[in-house]
Amino acid sequence: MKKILSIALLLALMVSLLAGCSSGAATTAAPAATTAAPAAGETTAAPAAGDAGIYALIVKNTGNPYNEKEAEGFTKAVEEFGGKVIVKRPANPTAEDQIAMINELVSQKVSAIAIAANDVDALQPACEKAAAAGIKVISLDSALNPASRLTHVQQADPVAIGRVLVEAAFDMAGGSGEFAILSATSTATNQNTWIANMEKLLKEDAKYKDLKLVKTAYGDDLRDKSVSETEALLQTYPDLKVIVAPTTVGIAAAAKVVTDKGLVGKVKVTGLGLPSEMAAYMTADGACPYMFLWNPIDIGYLAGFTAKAMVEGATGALGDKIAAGALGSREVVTATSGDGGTEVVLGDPFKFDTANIGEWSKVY
Ligand code: RAM
Repeated sequence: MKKILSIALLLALMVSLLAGCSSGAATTAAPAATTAAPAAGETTAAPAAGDAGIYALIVKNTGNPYNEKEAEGFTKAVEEFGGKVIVKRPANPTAEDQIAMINELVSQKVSAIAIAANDVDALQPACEKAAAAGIKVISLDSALNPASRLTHVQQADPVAIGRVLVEAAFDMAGGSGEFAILSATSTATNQNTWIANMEKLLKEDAKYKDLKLVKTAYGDDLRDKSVSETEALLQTYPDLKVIVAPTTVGIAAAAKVVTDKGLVGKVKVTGLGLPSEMAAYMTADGACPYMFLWNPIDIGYLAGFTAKAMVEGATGALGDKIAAGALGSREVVTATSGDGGTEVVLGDPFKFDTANIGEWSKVY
C-alpha cells in the first residue's frame, strides 16, 4: 500500500513538473488526490504584493469535490495576477443561500463576483444590486440570466454535451429500451440546459426512436439524496438499462448503488463525472463503461481571468479579448446555450474510458 502510494505521489510530481515545463498548455499541475471539501462558509487567500482587487467565487454548494477543483483554478488565477481571493460555499445548493452570500460580498466591497448559479433568474435582484455597487458579476459552470451577468464562462457547448450523453445512452442500451436521468437540482441552469438539449435530440432524431427516457430524477448534488433517488429509479423501472447522470455527485452515487446492488452489466451508468471519484467504477467489469467531463480546474482559472478583464474595463461584449494566463487568449462570443447573452468557452467535452481513467484520476 505504502509503495503504491509513493508511486502515485511520484507520478503526481512528474505530472506537475511536466505541466510546469510546458508553455501555456494547461493548468492541471494538480495534486494526486481529491482534497476534502472545507465546510460551508468562506475561505480567503492573502493578497499578494500590489493587490489587484478582491475576487470572490460563489460555488453551488459545499461538499462537492468538483466545486473544490473549480475553486482551486480560480484561486490560482487570482494569485497569479496579484488579487485577493474569497471562496464562498453555500451550505445548501439553493438560490437563497447564494443571495445571502452576494449581499455579504456587496458589503465587503469586492471587485468581482464569479458565481455558479443555483437558479437562472432568482439571483437577478442581488446581482443587480452588486452591479450598481460597481462590482463586476460573471457566472461560470451554471449560468445566470444575461441581465444578471456581464458574461458567462462556459465549460463546453451544451448542444455537444446533450449529444454525447444521448449517444452514450443509445450505445449502452444497445439502441433501444429504457433509460433515466439523475440530475442535480431542478433549478440548476447547466443541468437543465443539457437535459433540454437531450430531450430535443431524442424527439428530433429518428435514430433514437426506440430509446425511451422514462424519468428525470433530482439528487440535488447531495450524496444521500442522489443515492435514494437512484434506488427509487431502480425499483420503479426494473427494465432500466442506463442511468445518465449529468452531475459529478449523481454519477458517483448511481455507480455506487448499481455496484452495491450487484446490477453491474444489467444497468449501465454514464454522464459527467470527476475521474478521481469514478476510477473505481471504470474497470473492465465496472458500472460505468465511459463518461465525459472537462477540466474543472481550468473552468475556475478561466473565470478568474475573465473577472479580471471585466474589472479592467471589458464589458462582456462580443469580441472582447480575455488574456487567460496559461490558457492563452480567449474571445467573448454569443452564448452557445442560446440564452441571448455572451460567454467565453473553455473547450470540448472530453471522453474518459477504462484506458485513460487511471491517468486522469490523478489530475482531478
Ligand atoms: C456537478 C455540478 C456542476 C456540474 C458537474 C458536471 O459537480 O452540478 O455544476 O458542472 O457536476
